[in-house]
Amino acid sequence: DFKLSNVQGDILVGLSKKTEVFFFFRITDATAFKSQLKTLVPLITTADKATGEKAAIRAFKASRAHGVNGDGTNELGEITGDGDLLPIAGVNIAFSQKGLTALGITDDLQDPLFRAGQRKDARSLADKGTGETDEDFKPDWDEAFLQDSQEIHGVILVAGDSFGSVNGKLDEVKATLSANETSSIAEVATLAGDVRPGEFSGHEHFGYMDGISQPALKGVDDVDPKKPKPGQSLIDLGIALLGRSGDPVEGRPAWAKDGSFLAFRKLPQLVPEFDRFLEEKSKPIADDFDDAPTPADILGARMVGRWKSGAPLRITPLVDDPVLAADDQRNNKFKFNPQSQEMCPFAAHIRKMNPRKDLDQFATEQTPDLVGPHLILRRGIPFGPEVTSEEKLTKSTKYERGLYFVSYQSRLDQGFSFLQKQWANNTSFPPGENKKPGFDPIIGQAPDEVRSMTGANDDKLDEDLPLDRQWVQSKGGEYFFSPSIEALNGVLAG
Ligand code: N7H
Repeated sequence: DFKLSNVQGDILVGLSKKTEVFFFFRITDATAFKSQLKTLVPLITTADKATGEKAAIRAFKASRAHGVNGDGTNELGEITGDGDLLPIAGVNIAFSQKGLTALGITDDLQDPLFRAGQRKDARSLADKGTGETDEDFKPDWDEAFLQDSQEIHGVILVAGDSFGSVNGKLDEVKATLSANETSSIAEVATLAGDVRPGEFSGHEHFGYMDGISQPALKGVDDVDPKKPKPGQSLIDLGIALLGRSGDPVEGRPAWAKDGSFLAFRKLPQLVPEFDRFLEEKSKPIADDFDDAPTPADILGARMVGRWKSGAPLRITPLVDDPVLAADDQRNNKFKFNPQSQEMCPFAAHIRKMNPRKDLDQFATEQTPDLVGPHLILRRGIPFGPEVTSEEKLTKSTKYERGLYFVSYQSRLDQGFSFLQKQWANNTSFPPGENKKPGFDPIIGQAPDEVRSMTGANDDKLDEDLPLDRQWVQSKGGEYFFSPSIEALNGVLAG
């Protein structure tokens, strides 16, 4: 009974995006909202429509004979490469627990973190802030996400090829939600993200290619002859969608089926400070040959687990390999050696987040797969301007930039929240005798900010490298539920 047309497009496919707006709203008139939602639903981009749009972008790019980059989008849904674009704007909608409550829905989705909201999770995520308990903790977040004055009831995602298309579509959405001269919502905050320009398109702000590795889903991606790609994990649909095989949670309402929890995080990145650290802390190298990476490039790659091009250290530990990076048949085809961090540090971001083969030794009959249930669908987008020459010179951030992180999962305590707490922030992960991996140097968080990692120096693998600060910060977020189309038309519009 599974239909792509019943699932919102950003979850399973990724809305095609060169630019994306996150419109956070509060419901001011529940009755009006419900009836207006009925007219909003036809504007929503479903997974089958999103698939069609990707194919259209591919065909359009090919017809223009511009460099075709895979299907013209990466695995985050970002439209990569240059060239004129097909006008496209997609819409998705998701609700917080406060939003469901405002609509009079009393069913329990059986996800404690969703129910409590992200603010209550901030302390255990190790976000900075003050307060001794989850209840009275006040994180150092942007005002809007603290929700002291205005609650966030939901978010509307509008993504597309250009600011013009996206804004036009957002206006259409807003008009629908104020039909018959009754506005049913109020804006809490509007955030806009953009794929980086020119040669950096597809790269996040530290400079690393993003959107390479995503899990493929059984029954969705494995019917596509091009997927799973070599090295890509194939996981149960229920890891992403509620109520599907692989989602063991009982007692969810029937209408929650085919929805997914959306974790949103605003993560500013201190890029000049990060670069400065790489320059200061990297060891000089003797190798001097054409295309030899700089010491800073090597240290950065060991922190991420991939070179800036996206080429994985596990395959090419000593030099970057842009040809390998661009080949989707090879750029994700590797497993780690659980005994060794010579080629890639245990703590490297992509190893912490997907410890391919590192946990196999701990598998049991009851839990044969210790990684699959924690894989998430990432759909984030960078925000903020390019680093200016002034910031480069002074080596300090003046303009806020970073990542609007978005992930989808059927359980927040197994997906985003688990990855942050149990793997990134956990200094003894991945586990093993005589292993002291340390923090994920990219996203690992500690309240006191004293972090370190081993494996950064490939001559002295056990050496502990102090990481002088967190270059990725957290300025807030919320947990949302992205319902199926049937639920939007049914219980939510009810
Ligand atoms: Fe990460 N970065 O630039 O270093 N991430 N990430 N991430 N991330 C990945 O493989 C980055 C964040 C994951 O399957 C790549 O597609 C930055 C959070 C996962 O091999 C790069 C930020 C969480 C993967 C980055 C950030 C994750 C992944 C390689 C914040 C979850 C796939 C590109 C500003 C809690 C791992 C690729 C795999 C890959 C970076 C955040 C998770 C370059 C800068 C918060 C699961």
